[in-house]
Amino acid sequence: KTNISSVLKNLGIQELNPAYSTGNHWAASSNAKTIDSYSPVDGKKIASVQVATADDYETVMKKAEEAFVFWRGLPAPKRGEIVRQFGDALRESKEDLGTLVSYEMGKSLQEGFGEVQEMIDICDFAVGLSRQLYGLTMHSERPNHRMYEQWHPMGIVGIISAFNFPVAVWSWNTALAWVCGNVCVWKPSSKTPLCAVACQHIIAKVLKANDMPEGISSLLIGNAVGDMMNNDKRIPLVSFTGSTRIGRMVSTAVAGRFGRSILELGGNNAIIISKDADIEMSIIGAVFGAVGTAGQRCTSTRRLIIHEDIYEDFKNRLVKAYGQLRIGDPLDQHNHVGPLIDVYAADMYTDAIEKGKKEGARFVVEGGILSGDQYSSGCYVKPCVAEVENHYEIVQEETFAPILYLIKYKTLEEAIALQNGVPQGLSSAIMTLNLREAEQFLSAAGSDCGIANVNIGTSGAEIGGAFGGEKETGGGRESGSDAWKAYMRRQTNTINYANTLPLAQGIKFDL
Ligand code: UN1
Repeated sequence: KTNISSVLKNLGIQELNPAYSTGNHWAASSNAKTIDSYSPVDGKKIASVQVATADDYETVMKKAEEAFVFWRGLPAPKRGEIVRQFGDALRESKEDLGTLVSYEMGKSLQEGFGEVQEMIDICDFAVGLSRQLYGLTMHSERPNHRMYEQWHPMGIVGIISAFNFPVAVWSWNTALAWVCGNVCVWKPSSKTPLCAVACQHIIAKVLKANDMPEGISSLLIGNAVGDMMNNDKRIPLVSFTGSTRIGRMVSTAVAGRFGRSILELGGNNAIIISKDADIEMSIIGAVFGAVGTAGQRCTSTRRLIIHEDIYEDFKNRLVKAYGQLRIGDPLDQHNHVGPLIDVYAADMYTDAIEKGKKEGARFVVEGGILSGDQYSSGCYVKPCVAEVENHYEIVQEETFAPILYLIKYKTLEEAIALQNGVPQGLSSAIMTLNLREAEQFLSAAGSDCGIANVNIGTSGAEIGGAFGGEKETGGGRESGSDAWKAYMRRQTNTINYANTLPLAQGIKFDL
């Protein structure tokens, strides 16, 4: 049985944690309010954190501004060395941090460990990247001229993260932002503040061991912080992960001051199950995609678009597979599905089911909130499955819960149109052994999502690729590939080593 109090102790979490940290310095204004963090696993209070005030915010921003002047002067590979050590520190803390993620957020222990593994992986990626922040060189049209481009750090990067990936999303942003020469200020979800406190302790130790100044990694707790960041000209880049509704506000506020944002918003991800699919694989992919993290990933599978010839058979197998799901304490590795984040999320799940029924959804696996000793937190719900039509309002929305919708199709063109026929554009997949179908799905006339997979479900992307999506998902890309470019400013340089000053475009200007 997991000993939570020793996990908390190992991670430096106290009963009452300060509202902000600039590294090793932790504090709060004297008038600080507090947030209590309750575990959805057993409904118990884990610990509290203070809420940052506007004064706290100013203190953090001053430190961050000072730290940036130092940090941008450190060669990128040296910054990479700090990130390498951070990755090592995460390896040491993997068990504790993964357990806290599972306990505070409610995802299964395996997924908690998986999340910390994503942090370790992005650190490794960022270390390599610290020697590969390449710009291009170009041939000038003028003799004895040289043109090239460089990538410079931007300054303070604001990171606003969601409860569902309470540690990994921060690390994707911060590991890249740091090697790029930026300093980071993090506002975590108020539903999972302790995971953030734990991460900040881990990085603070690494920074201290390297005699780094305060302000390279800062943490600020409380919802008001988000607004302060969005409207603050000192923050050239805000990376926001969360709902489309809030994302729209972030994007408008940041764009209004000509700042940049990286938006990772809602998904409404579908798997097309072709009649040429490997059915066994498809069942596993669909069920994990729909019930993993209790349907609270932005990449969770929300819709299955199934070929009419195999529809009934697939539905029956799915119902059977759902019958085998074990719902309960996510720290118990025998269980497949843990709780939702809180009772409000459980309410939204119930509302979505009701709304769906009114619109005509036929549930083939019934949902419901679970009760009894084991489920006393009130956050455990039954994963459910409904036959629907794609145009139902509820099907067009992202409900952060394990509700899976089934839709029937005849032709691949129709399936692709259904898959694309939602406002969101994050992740998508096709299960098929038919090469023509797979390629058509991946072509310009295929999926309109940022992620399109073949014979893999919609969730569980690797860090090496760029992560993000189109349309109401916000268009941002994080993590692998060249996502680092979003954290830097590009500068084009032209150098003249001639004895004359020829003008571009052949313009003559003699004095
Ligand atoms: C999210 O849900 O915000 O692809 C991120 C996945 C994970 C990340 C999900 N690697 O499912």
